[in-house]
Amino acid sequence: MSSVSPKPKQYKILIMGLDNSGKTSILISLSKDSNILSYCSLKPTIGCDIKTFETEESLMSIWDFGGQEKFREEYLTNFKNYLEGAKKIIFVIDVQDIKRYELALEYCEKIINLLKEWGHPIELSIFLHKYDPNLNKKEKFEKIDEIVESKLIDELIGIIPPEFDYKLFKTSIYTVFDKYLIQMK
Ligand SMILES: Nc1nc2c(ncn2[C@@H]2O[C@H](COP(=O)(O)OP(=O)(O)OP(=O)(O)O)[C@@H](O)[C@H]2O)c(=O)[nH]1
Ligand SMILES: [Mg+2]
Repeated sequence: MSSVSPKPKQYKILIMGLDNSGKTSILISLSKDSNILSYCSLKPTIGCDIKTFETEESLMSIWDFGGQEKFREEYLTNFKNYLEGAKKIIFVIDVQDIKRYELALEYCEKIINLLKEWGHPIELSIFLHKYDPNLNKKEKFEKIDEIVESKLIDELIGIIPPEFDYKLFKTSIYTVFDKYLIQMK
């Protein structure tokens, strides 16, 4: 009798956030064949770019939504089509880009409102990204922990409905990027 190995589970994950927040870099960190040059040649993502990652248990297609303003409106208009079959959404915020916290929160809130309307269960992870090791040792970011608490986390908690299943993570490409952050529960 021949044994049939079970098909890997397939997941569709969306990764969104403002331009330059580090979404594509996060995906490069996850890829087996990335090296330092992969980061150097990075350009802003044009529209939505789909990448596939295979692990032992699953096949993930990750939809990387280039975050420039000229693309964002279209994503929101057609969001229900993009959400079709998605199990998880990752929203990335650059913690070093303090001037654009409000804009990032506005974008996040629009997405959350559309998720509420959509009404299907979906996991939401928010990456407080570029939280590099020893960031608060740099003069410019001495107070970053307090700023993130009061200007980002508090505001995020205010816009996410309590019934939402969400998690917050502090992330950086300069620390080991654990695959579990991306994978499904
Ligand atoms: N300090 C620091 N820089 C990072 C980190 N992650 C990404 N970057 C830098 O942020 C810049 C933008 O990264 P991208 O990955 O292209 O950003 P993106 O969100 O994909 O941008 P769009 O494609 O325009 O939406 C690059 O110069 C990266 O090297 C991080 O964890 N720490
Ligand atoms: Mg990109």
